[in-house]
Amino acid sequence: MHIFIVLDKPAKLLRVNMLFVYFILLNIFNFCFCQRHLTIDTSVTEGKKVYVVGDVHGCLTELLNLLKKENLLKSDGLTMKQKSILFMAGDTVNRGPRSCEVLDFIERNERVFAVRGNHEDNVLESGSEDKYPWLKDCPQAKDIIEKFPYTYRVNQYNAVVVHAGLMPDTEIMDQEVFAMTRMRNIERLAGGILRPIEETNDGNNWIAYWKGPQHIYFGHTARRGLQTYDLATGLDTRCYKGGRLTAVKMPSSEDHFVSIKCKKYN
Ligand SMILES: [Mn+2]
Repeated sequence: MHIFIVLDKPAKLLRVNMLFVYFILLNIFNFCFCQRHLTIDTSVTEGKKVYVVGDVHGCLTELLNLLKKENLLKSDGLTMKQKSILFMAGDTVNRGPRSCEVLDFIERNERVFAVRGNHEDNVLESGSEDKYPWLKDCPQAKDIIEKFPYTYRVNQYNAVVVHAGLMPDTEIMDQEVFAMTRMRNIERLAGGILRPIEETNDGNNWIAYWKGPQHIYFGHTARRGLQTYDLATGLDTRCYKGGRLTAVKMPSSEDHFVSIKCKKYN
């Protein structure tokens, strides 16, 4: 609307246009940044049971059974109790049978917080629905996934939930998407430069480089099974392939783990 008002003055029009473009870009920029990293304040988690679960991959039955086992669900079997909080370490969808229902569960429960994994990004980037047949019957999927950040910082426990991992000596805001969603190892290049890599043949487990201070809860690397370290907890235990679905109650400690056997879907 503003643009038409000044049509008789080309120089001014250009200026207004530039301002308009700048305004739009600034909004897109802010929008993306707000979504990438979110913080959950202590006032939200205090006095609650706070759990993190590994890669669910569409296995809603197992997820609900696990939550029921820990007494975190209301009697409807689908809603989190007032005093329960669940973080999901990404790869909530694909491979298993109930991806759309997992997303609906996340969307419906305001105390369930999921981060983006490589599978969420794959879904968002997929053009044709052929690659992921379940998307055909789940028109809401992308809108739900788009709201997932790459990390949740949990202030009360000085923790970060992320799908794959974090690079050391790098602020959260400066982390690469690749490291957060796909990294398994870190390779040390000439000159001491560290490079995140997906494969596990080269370099070392990224955790070997992590110096804290935050405790990282992550998934993504089922081949290593349950990983417990002082400053990191890896929770992907390959549920969809007939493995287990594993969760831990914060703060991570030996007697805080819970898991259930999964059906083999894939
Ligand atoms: Mn993954």
